[in-house]
Amino acid sequence: MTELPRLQLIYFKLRALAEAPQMIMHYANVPYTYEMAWDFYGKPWPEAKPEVAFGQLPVLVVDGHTHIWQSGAITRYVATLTGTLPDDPLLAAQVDAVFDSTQELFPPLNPTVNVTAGDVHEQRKEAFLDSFPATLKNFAQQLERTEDGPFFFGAKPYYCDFSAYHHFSLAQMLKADILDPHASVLHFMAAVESLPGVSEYLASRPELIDVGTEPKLVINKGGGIATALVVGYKIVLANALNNEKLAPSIVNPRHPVRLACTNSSGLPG
Ligand SMILES: N[C@@H](CCC(=O)N[C@@H](CS)C(=O)NCC(=O)O)C(=O)O
Repeated sequence: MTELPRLQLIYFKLRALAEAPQMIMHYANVPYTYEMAWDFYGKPWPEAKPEVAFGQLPVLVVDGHTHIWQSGAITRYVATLTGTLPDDPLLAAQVDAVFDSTQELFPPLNPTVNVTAGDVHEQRKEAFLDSFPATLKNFAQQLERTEDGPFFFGAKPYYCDFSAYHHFSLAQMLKADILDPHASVLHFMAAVESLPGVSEYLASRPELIDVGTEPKLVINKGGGIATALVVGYKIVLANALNNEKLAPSIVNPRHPVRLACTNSSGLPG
């Protein structure tokens, strides 16, 4: 077997674009470290940002020297290391199509859940909940095309399945029964949750609580809580993206702490 490269996943305190690669690596038991931006770059995010290709995270650092940005590129690369990218180019293209469809859920959904509060949250939540059922129906129909599920392309999960799980589970945080009209989707969620490695990851990652009021992650189940500071629309970056002192438990890279998501303007994407 080819030796695996050394993998460092650099990101913020968010349950967002690093979820699919992390779930995949846990599923395939591929070692990696999860490093906060300020730890990896050794400076607050606004100072590090100009040095980062395209100025955003996540970035995957491979063997200490090659930096891959864009969550899609990271996920596809990780898929090549984990057996979650099909060998057949036609099947790979179909998997990619489902993956890209899940990525389209990112901009409205991830910041709404991770960052916004109050009226902004309510407006964004309402807009998302209006549009999501039609999109979800498309995903359900795709799942139902596969006779030997429970995953999008049969009994084996590919990288698109992990991204779909992440986005669907965030949608459930906005409305707990949102997936219920589709038995195939519920079956899919349960199947992902019981994958080896994934179930342990999901059980051990920080809990995201108080969505819509004051979103925060419970750093460790024993007590530490990191609170996002949300001022209307704008995140106070000093807390979310900078070198905030964190509870000791997060030195374990498998227990990342993530809170907020912004685009280049500093506003939720
Ligand atoms: N298209 C990019 C989007 C990356 C992105 O929006 N990253 C946000 C966090 S979720 C970020 O780096 N925000 C900080 C900034 O823009 O300064 C991807 O998929 O990786």
